[in-house]
Amino acid sequence: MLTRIDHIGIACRDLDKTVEFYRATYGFEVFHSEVNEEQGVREAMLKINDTGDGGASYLQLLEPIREDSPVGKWLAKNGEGVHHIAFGTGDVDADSEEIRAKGVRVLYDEPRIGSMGSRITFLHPKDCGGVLTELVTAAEPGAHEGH
Ligand code: CMX
Ligand code: CO
Repeated sequence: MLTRIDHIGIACRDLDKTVEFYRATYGFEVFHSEVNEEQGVREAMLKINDTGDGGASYLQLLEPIREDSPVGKWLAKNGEGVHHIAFGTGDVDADSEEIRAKGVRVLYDEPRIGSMGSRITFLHPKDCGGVLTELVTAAEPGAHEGH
């Protein structure tokens, strides 16, 4: 079951500059940052609030590390802005299979590794009214502390 907005993914050209905008304008701090080679991004997670399901909601700021990555291609076409939304679930495997059975294209056969050791998959934007939609199951509590 999808129980929270886990994050909103925002594509940017300069991660450090964008982090500074969110810090200076809203006071949001970086909770976690990493490079995800497979996804082709350098990213920062800014925690906004905890959620009633024991998880949290974040902004995910994304800078491409390759022009031919999903975020690199999207930036070249659209410029900076909101790239995707992500719903959180305790069971990404079950929920993605259930959604696939409804005829929505799920991009991965098996969930892959996302921020902070989470398991993620994506739904095709063309089947979701133009919204690239990610499903996330967080790593076990304590497995990946913010840093
Ligand atoms: N939101 C909405 N529509 C999008 C989109 C997005 N983020 N990205 C692509 N599209 C649309 C394009 O506009 C295009 O539409 P038109 O045909 O009408 O022009 C269509 O989808 C195909 O786009 P494309 O540029 O040819 O891109 P690809 O088909 O090669 O890739 C997608 C699209 C969704 C399969 C790819 O972006 C993908 O695999 N995304 C999932 C992985 C990802 O985004 N990783 C980065 C984030 C990592 C994280 O969150 O941790
Ligand atoms: Co994401």
